[in-house]
Amino acid sequence: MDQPTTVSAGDRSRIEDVWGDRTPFARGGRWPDRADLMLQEGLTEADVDRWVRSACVLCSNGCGCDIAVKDGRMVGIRGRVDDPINHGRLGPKGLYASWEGMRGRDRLTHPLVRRDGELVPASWDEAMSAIVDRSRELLDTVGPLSHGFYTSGQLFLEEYYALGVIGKAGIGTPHMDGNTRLCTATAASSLKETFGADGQPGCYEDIDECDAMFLWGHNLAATQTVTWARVLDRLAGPNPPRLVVVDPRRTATAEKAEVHLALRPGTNLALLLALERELLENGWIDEDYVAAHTIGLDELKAQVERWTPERAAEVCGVPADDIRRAARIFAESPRVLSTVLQGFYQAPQATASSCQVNNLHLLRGMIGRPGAGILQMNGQPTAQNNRECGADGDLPGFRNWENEEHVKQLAELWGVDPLVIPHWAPPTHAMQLFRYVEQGSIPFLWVSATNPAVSLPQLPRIRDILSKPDLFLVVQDLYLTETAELADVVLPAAGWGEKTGTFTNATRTVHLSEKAVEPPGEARADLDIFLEYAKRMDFRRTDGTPLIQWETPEDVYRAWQECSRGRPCDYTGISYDDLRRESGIRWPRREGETESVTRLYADGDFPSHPDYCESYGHDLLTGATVGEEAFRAFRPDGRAILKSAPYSGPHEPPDDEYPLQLTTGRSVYHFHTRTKTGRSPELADAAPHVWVELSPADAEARGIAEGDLVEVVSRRGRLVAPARLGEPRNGTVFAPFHYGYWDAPPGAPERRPTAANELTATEWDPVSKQPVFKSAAVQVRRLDAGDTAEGSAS
Ligand SMILES: Nc1nc2c(c(=O)[nH]1)N[C@H]1C(S)=C(S)[C@@H](COP(=O)(O)OP(=O)(O)OC[C@H]3O[C@@H](n4cnc5c(=O)[nH]c(N)nc54)[C@H](O)[C@@H]3O)O[C@H]1N2
Ligand SMILES: Nc1nc2c(c(=O)[nH]1)N[C@H]1C(S)=C(S)[C@@H](COP(=O)(O)OP(=O)(O)OC[C@H]3O[C@@H](n4cnc5c(=O)[nH]c(N)nc54)[C@H](O)[C@@H]3O)O[C@H]1N2
Ligand code: SF4
Ligand SMILES: [Mo]
Repeated sequence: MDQPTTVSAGDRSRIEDVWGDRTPFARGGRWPDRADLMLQEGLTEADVDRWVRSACVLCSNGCGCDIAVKDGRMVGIRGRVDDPINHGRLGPKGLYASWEGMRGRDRLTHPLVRRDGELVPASWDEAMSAIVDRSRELLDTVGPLSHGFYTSGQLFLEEYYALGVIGKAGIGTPHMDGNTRLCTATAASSLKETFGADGQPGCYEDIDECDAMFLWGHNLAATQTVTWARVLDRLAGPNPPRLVVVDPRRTATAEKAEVHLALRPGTNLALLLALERELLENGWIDEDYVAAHTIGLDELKAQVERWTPERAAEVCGVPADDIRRAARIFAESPRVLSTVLQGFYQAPQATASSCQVNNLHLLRGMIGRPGAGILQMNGQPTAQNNRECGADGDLPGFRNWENEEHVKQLAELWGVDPLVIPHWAPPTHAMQLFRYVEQGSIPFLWVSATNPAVSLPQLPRIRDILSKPDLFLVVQDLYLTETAELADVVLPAAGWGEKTGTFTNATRTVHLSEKAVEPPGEARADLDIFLEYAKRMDFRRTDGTPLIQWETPEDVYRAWQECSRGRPCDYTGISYDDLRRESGIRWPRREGETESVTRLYADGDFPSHPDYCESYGHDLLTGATVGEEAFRAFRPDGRAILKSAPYSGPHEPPDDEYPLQLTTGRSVYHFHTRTKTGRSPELADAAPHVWVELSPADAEARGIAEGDLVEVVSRRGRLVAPARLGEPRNGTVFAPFHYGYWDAPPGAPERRPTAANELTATEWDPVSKQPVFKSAAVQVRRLDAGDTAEGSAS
């Protein structure tokens, strides 16, 4: 192993060199270790009192790490070299923001309640009484449907499971979802539609083994920097993988590609249909595999028939020959790894497009083998757990809400009547939940660990909804966010390093994160807050005993293990003690087993058996449910389903008035609404203000030079920001969505909206219900000196 790559806070080296030193390796080799370490300025390793086991919660990679503690404070972090995910590495967010982001001087330290229009400090008893009184009153007078819960992809497994049980068996409301709806709903949907259940087929070891990588709308270099370092190390070694990147911008990821398909935003499906057609037309398919393990080939053939490379080239705005080249790379490479993320999930026809990636792999029999795999990626660190535990719209354990037997299993586990558990209709998705609040039918909304006043689409509307006088809004966070400012009750939460729990990364790898320090002031672990609510509400089982009898995270974890038994995400063989011994354990691992399943579906048996599957599926164009009868009639019975849909294009195509397409996304230096990265001085300095990226040609046509203040206007709102010239294809504009009210760009007045979501639309995918953040029609103009930002930011 190499010497530790130490950086101390204040040192900007890992801001400038995001991916760190290269450690090249050859195909089939082991990714070398590199021990990254970061300590508070002036400290050395000898000063550290204790190292506490954890994993990073600043993206879905979930890098194994230890937290440095000195005098009861977090003072740094080091990567764990024995961890299968990162082999010791950490990226800039992990190094700088993980612990610095928790130490903001403005952490919430006591509850706040609204009195005479102002948020004022209150005791926990006052705050919880206010919540419980309102909750009880509404349950008595209106019923369970008055309650909505909007949670996160950043809490711990135990917290989601507890919240899921409270919502489903205690209150009985279907109105519970996570911001995972904005994040990985399409990952889950595409896996359910193709294979019958959620569950990541591939793993990161596939990077070590593959001959080609296809990145579908995934800016890996910026958004999972440690895993990009793994790719860079393969690219720097002998026999590097061939790389194809599909992204309308020339990102750092795209820079490395052999073929970069810089398609028009919102046209993914057209491209994929053409690629599938190429495989079929040229006979580049594994016929035996397709015959034995899939259904739907004839329907797929009919769907792709008209999608010649030329036709797709015209729709997507890329050369037809590049489409052919990409198809050939897919066909010629013995082992292809695909990763799919927001450029697909947040774009029009998200589930349909993502399912076509699954289809490409199935057509070539490229799944479940070393190097041949699919990563329908996650974004947030614990999004996977929300999907597993059912604090989003799903039932825990990847159970099927349309399957009475599955509902019965949960009812027995929880000791309640099956009728209490909402399953009479599809669960309420986040966009619908906010609509119900808007209409007034949900007067009680509890938001935990998410900042919708910045991250939801069409913010002018969202602010109105969250500010409704008849809404009782509870917000549980580390900081007084833009959302918390609108709350009736604000609950101060303990965060990473201040509480114990588990979480699962994008490749089914579970880590235990142990409490390292006490939370500030009176802040409490989210789990303790949910358990306290349940206790005060006195939810009961049918036999009269309390519904929830857990005290500690491990109690909840054990209950979850039982709930997962026999399901695809079986945790019964992964205990807290196992997680203390091994750094990162993949599910499924069943009771008594000591090895985990590395890759799902190696045997070609998929979870599509009607009695076992998580979903009977949807029509990918309209979102209509297939239903049990029709699903059984297809006889999937363990085979994967080659699903498709006709291309329909973006909801809001550019026109004369709004001639450009806005796409939004991330910068390497910030995480979401910056509550943590914005409080790391190094990261905050690296990207202090919002900006807008234009192609040089589009900028020139509007007389815009680098750094000019520009105004971007959509049908819903406006944003003022300095221009950057470069990465997007012509006709496309990009804005990061990290900025809320806090940091107005230079020249703009303080606390004026600077969020990309001022511009985005209330639109979603018909199957996954994931909002479309990545294509809105906009116009852009330069603001002149006399033309103040204030004047145009009405
Ligand atoms: N630094 C950093 N890392 C993060 C996060 C963060 O906030 N900051 N967040 C984490 C989370 S929660 C998530 S979900 C992930 C997201 O990770 P990514 O999905 O990699 O990030 P995005 O920037 O949202 O979008 C990826 C790319 O999609 C492209 N794109 C836009 N429109 C289209 C289109 O129509 N088609 C195609 N093919 N591509 C398109 C954009 O140009 C962008 O480069 O990142 C995780 N990691
Ligand atoms: N335009 C546009 N909009 C987007 C996206 C996009 O690409 N473009 N991406 C979408 C995606 S993929 C995502 S994931 C969302 C993210 O959107 P949000 O979830 O709104 O973003 P965060 O800033 O991560 O908010 C998490 C909040 O939880 C708090 N927090 C952190 N840890 C804890 C904890 O342990 N307990 C509690 N109670 N609170 C905690 C943080 O302080 C923060 O306020 O944004 C979505 N919005
Ligand atoms: S890659 Fe993700 S999990 Fe790993 S250190 Fe960076 S932000 Fe943390
Ligand atoms: Mo996300």
